[in-house]
Order: sequence, then C-alpha cells, then structure tokens
Amino acid sequence: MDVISLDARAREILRGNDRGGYTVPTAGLYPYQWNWDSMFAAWGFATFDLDRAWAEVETLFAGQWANGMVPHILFHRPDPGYFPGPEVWGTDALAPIPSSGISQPPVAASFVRRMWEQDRARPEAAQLYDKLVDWHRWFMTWRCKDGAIFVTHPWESGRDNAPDWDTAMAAIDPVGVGPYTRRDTAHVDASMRPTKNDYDRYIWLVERGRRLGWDEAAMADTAPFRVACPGLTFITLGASHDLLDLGQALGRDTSEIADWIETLSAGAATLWNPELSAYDARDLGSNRLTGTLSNASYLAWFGGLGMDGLLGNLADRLASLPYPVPSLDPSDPRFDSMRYWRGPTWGMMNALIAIGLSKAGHGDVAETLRRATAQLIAEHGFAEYFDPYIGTPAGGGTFTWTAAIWLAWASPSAKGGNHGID
Ligand code: 2M8
Repeated sequence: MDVISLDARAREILRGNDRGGYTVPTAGLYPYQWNWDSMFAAWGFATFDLDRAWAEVETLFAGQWANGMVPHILFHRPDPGYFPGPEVWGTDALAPIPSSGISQPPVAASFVRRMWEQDRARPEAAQLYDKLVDWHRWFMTWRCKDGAIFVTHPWESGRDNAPDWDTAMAAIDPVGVGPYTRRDTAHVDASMRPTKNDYDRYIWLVERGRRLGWDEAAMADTAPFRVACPGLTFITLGASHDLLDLGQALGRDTSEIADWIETLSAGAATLWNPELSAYDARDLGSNRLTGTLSNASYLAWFGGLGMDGLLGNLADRLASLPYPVPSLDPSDPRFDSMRYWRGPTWGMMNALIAIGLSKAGHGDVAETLRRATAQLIAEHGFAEYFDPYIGTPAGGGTFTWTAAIWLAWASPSAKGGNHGID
C-alpha cells in the first residue's frame, strides 16, 4: 500500500471505531472508551477533524470523579463482550458515567497542548485546564511515593502483564476470587494475552477496591500491590511540563505544577538501576528494583530527563532489531515475543519515546524510530502490537492507537506537518 492509501486506511479505522463522541480501541476485544487510547485517538483525529478530536477529550473528562480521578474505562453502553464490566467494578455511587475505579497514564495534557497549538483561538483547552490540573493533583496525592508514581493495579500502568509487576503479583494470594469468565480469550489467542494467574489477581484487586468503596485513603492502608512505574512517572512528568506551559499561556498560576515537576524530576532517580543502565520499576512492598528493562524505561526523555548510557542502550536496540522497540529486553529470560506487554513492539509507545527524543535534541534517533515504526505498520497493518523480530501482527486488529500514531507521527505525510513531532 502507498502512503496515500495507508493514510486513508488509518482515517477509515478511526471513523470505524468512532461510537459518537468516543472511540473504542478496537471492536470486539475492547468495546468501551479507554483513557489513554482515547487521547491517542484525539491526536490522530486532530490531523483531519479538530472538532472530533476535542469531542474525544471532552467525553473522557465527562467521566471524571469528584476526587479528580479520570477512570481508565468509561462504560458508555453495556456490552457483554468485555470482562470485567461495570457490575464488577461497582463504582455507581462515585462515577458520573459508569466506569472502572482506577486510572491510566495521564498523556491527555500533552495531546491537549498539541491540539491547542493547532488553533489557539479555540476555547476547549482553557475549559479543560482545571480538570487536567485536578487529575494530576489526584496522581500526586494518591499515587506518588518518594517522587515516583506508583500503580495499585497493573491495569493502571497501561502495561498490564509487564514483568515489572511479577514479584508484587506473586505476593498476592487471590483467595476468594471469582468465579468469573474471561472474554478476552474469545477474541484473541490466549498465547497473546495475560495468564489465568494474572487474571485471578487482576480481579482480586478489583474486588478489594469495590469492597472498600474505592476510598483511596482506605485502600492505601495495607495496600497489597504498590509498584513505582517508570512509564507513569515519566508520562506524568512530561504531561506536567505541557500543562505548565499551557497554564502559563492561559495566564494561570502554575506554581503547584512547578512543584510537581520538581518532585517528579528528583524522584525519578529512585528508579535508576545502574545494573541495567536504565530506569526500572520499584516494588514498594520490598523497596526493591525489579530488574526490568522495558520500553517504558525509554520514556525518560518524554519526562524531560535522560541519563548517561540510556541513549546508547536505545541505539543498540534500534540497530539490532528489525522492528523496535520491544516492550521487554530480548535478553531477559521472561521475554515472550508475542505475549502482550512481555516482548512485543507497541507503536504508541514508540511515538511517545520519539516525542521525548525530539524534545531532548535527539531528532536523528527519533527519526530512525519513526521510520522503523512506519515500515512495521506499512508491512504488517494497524494491529494492537507486533512481534519485534518478524513483525507478526498480534492482539486486536484495526486498532485505534496504531492508526492514530500513523496519522500524527509515523506516516511520511505527518513529518513536517504542524501535528508532527520534528
Ligand atoms: C489493555 O488493557 C485492558 C485493561 O485495561 C485489557 O487488557 O483488558 C492495555 O494494553 C491498555 O494499555 C489499553 O489501554 C487497553 C485498551 O487498548 O488494553
């Protein structure tokens, strides 16, 4: 397929996954609005329909809780094809729109800033600004320890079955969970999905939150799962930089955001693992680093940080693999090239890594990554994720965020455009 046809196909995928004001990640497997997927969708829509792009963000923020949390899933319409649905989460008393009880990486401010730059006369960014600040404050209040952002459920990281969580997950005894029926493995081969061991613990953690009424203070007491995540830390940090710039342009007092940036910039050091020459996750239960070099480690530049050794490490990865960046270091014994967040390449993570690289002045490396991602999608389609060695498409097909990052970043037609990154 040539570039014009690929661009057209990507727009068709976004339109096809549009359910009216929000976009599903892919039909069947994920039939609701997911938080960070939606923000990538907005970035993609912004390349050809800015009204629709803003509508996506507004619909997501209509689901914001009174405490500032923006849920990771909004269940706009019932759908029996996904588990766990709203009845399992039990958030009715708190959620303006039926939703999950946890959040997801707050990339929103970064894409809101980009959309605002496309047309500064539009009112949406100013209208959303306080909601974005409230959400970031929620992270800083309830998910920040020693300056790093931690997750209380693997789903909160967006990297569901990443090895970063293995030790903390193994410490959970999912007693009393279920019975339940998974739906994901009816859509996608089980070898590409998390295991039953993982799911028992995912559901056990949801049942615990529900039992505690999703009261953050109550859940923090004796929390069974708390792992500081490099992805969440760097995304919250990078998005805070964008929020601060936006706030200043809007004439707001941004001192609180400046404090968050200082806290997170210093706190990121607690995730540096000298043995890996990379940022790692830290299990707050044992206070130990997890020994995991993931694609989230390379989001340091997105957060405005970097570290000696990290660039060389990424350059090796780009030179040695046909379809980088793998979600786990291939030399790690836990690497599995087709299993979700334990090896495959994710186009949207590549886009975030490249945004960071460009900001940090490593435009040449960002361009190498863009080309590799464009080749992967051109050859293997708009899949959820891909085998990093042979490019085999995996997970769901006609995937929203893959189509979105194609339009906004990977496509040769995006390069140099005002929504591109270079
Ligand atoms: C995956 O997560 C959901 C749970 O949130 C699932 O497997 O059911 C993750 O890849 C997550 O990052 C993503 O937002 C979601 C929808 O694409 O799917």
